[in-house]
Amino acid sequence: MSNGILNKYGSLLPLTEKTPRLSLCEGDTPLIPLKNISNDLEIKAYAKFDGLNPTGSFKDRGMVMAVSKALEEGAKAVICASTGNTSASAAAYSAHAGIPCFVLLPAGNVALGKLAQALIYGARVIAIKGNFDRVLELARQASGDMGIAIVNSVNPYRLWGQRSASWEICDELGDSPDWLVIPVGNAGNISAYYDGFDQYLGMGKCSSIPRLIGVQAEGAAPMVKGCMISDPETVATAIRIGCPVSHLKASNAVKQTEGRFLSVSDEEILQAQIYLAGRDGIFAEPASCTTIASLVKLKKLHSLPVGIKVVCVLTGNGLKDPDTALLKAPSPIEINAEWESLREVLQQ
Ligand code: AN7
Repeated sequence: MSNGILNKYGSLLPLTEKTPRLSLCEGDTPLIPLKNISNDLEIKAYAKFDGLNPTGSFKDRGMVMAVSKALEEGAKAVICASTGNTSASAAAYSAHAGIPCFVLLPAGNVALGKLAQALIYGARVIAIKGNFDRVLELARQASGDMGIAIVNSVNPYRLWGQRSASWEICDELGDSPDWLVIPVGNAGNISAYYDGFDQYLGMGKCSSIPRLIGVQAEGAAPMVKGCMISDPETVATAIRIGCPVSHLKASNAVKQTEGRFLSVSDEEILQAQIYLAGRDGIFAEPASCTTIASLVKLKKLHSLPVGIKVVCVLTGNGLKDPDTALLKAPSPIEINAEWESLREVLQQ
C-alpha cells in the first residue's frame, strides 16, 4: 500500500528533517489503459485517474506538501479559496494535521459533494457572493493581513507536490508519453507537470517532456483567448476561472513542449463524460472530461496523429457532482413491483 508522496518521493521534494511527513496515502493512482476509446480514436490512450486520491482529486498531492510545510513553519491555521476540490483537500489534511481550516467558496457554484466534504472534514466554510477570482483575492488578503497560511497554488509547495503525478506516469510507462492532455483552471497543475517532467529529464528518468495539451471550457478559456475573462461560465464548475494564477508558467510550458491550449463546449464536456463512463467504465467529473472531449474534437479535425501514446489526466471523481452527470444521463425506468412489468422491460 502507498505510504503517501512525501515518503515515496521525499528525496525529490524540498523537505527538511523538520518537515512532518503527513500522509493520507495520497498518490499512486492507477494509469488505466482506455481500451475502447483507444480503438475508437486510433491512439494509445491512458487515464491517470487522480479521482482515486483520498479526497477524490489531484489536489491531495499538493495539499499534503502545503499543509506539512505550513506545520513546519508554525502555522496555526490555513485558508484557501476554492471551486471545490482544493477546499475538500485542505479541509481533510487540516483535520489530519489538527489545525483549523478556513474555506472560501464562490456561493452557489460548488458541486454538492465537494461542499459536503469541506463541511464534514470540519472546515469553517464561508460562501462568498462573487466568482472564484474575487474569492481568491479575498483569501490572499486574509492571509496577508492575518498571517493565516494560504494553501492555494500561489503557495509554491502545492505545485511541488503535484509534480509527483508526472513521476508516477514515467515510472509506470518507463518513459514519458507523447502527449499529456490536462484540464486547465488556475493553470497550476499543467505547470507542475511541466516542472515534474523537466526534473525527471534532468535525472535521466525520461527522454523528453511530452507535448502538453491544456484544455479549458469555452466559457472560461482565458488561456485560449489570450486575455483574462471577468465573467467565466461553464458547467464544469471546477474550472470556472477567468484569471489563472499560473498563466505565465503554463504559457511557457505549452510553448516549450510545442503543445497547445484548446477549449471545448459544455455540451462536448457532458457528452465526453457519458462516453468515458459508458465506453471504458470510468466516472470522472466534468472538468476532467474536457480531456476526452478534446481528443474527440481533435480526431474530428484530423489533428490527432494515429498511434501516439496519450495520457489524459482525470483530475477529479465523478461522484463529487452527480447533479451535473445526470443532466445528460438517461433516467431510470420506474415500474410497478410486478414480474410481468419487469419481464416486459427486460425484453425491450
Ligand atoms: C477536477 O479546487 O481551482 O489548472 O479551487 O478541481 O491546477 O487549477 C480546482 C481546479 C482541474 C484545474 N480539474 O486545475 C479548486 C480548483 C479539477 C479541478 C482543475 C481543478 P488547475
